[in-house]
Amino acid sequence: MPHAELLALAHRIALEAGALAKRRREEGVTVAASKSSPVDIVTEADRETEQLIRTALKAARPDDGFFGEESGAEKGTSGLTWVVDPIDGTVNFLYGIPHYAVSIAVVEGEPDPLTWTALAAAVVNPASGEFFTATAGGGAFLGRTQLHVAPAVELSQALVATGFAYDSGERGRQGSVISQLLPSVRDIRRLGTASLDLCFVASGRMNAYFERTLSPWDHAAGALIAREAGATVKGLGDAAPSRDFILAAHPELALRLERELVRLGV
Ligand code: LIP
Repeated sequence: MPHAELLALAHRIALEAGALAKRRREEGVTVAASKSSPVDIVTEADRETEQLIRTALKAARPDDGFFGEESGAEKGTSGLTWVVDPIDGTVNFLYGIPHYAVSIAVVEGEPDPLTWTALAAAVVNPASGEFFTATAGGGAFLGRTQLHVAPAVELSQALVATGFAYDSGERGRQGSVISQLLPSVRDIRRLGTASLDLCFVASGRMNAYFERTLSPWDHAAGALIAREAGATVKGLGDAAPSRDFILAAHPELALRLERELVRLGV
């Protein structure tokens, strides 16, 4: 398997970080601070989990860069950067909803989702124990089971996941698009964790996922897992996925869904 050593490191550290996050959840979770808005929160467990990941990566690969949600970025000299969301689905984690994930990806090139090449990815849901992985060219897996996206369906048969911004104005605009899309698809799901939404597309549990205003660490790992399972993972038009827009689906459905979303003014 290509990049096997990078994946093994991501796998080991994600398991350790997931075990810590699960322990902290069982002990009780409180808000440590808010960030971009009063509902964009961080917990001490987010910070502690990222510190565990950052320390373990530094010990194993001291020349690599780091780009994490809670502790920021540090350039490396190896050409590789680890892109980390220590607890993706923070609000689910805060409320005790068992649908959150440790998301770790390693990318080549600048830590910019518009230009990087993801090499290996690990997404673990500590509450369920489900562990999604992928390497570039090596396929995507849930445990040892290889993943494949669901076959193409018409838009009207598509189960579509999405998410909403922490900014109330943006949420209003996103709600307007969703209310217009809803009659055209099978149904909508808003599960609250982008990395797992992308893994659900990879495993055929969702037909499609799209969202605006994601941070790089939200989708770095899940995007590789979905792509390696046969999904198209893209931005608008010819763009790569980014804060502006991300969509993941079977290639034929991706075209249909993007065309409809653009028509609705996504
Ligand atoms: C979350 C994403 C989710 C999005 C939320 C939030 P966080 O990331 O996973 O898809 O809808 O607004 O951005 O903040 O829990 O790391």
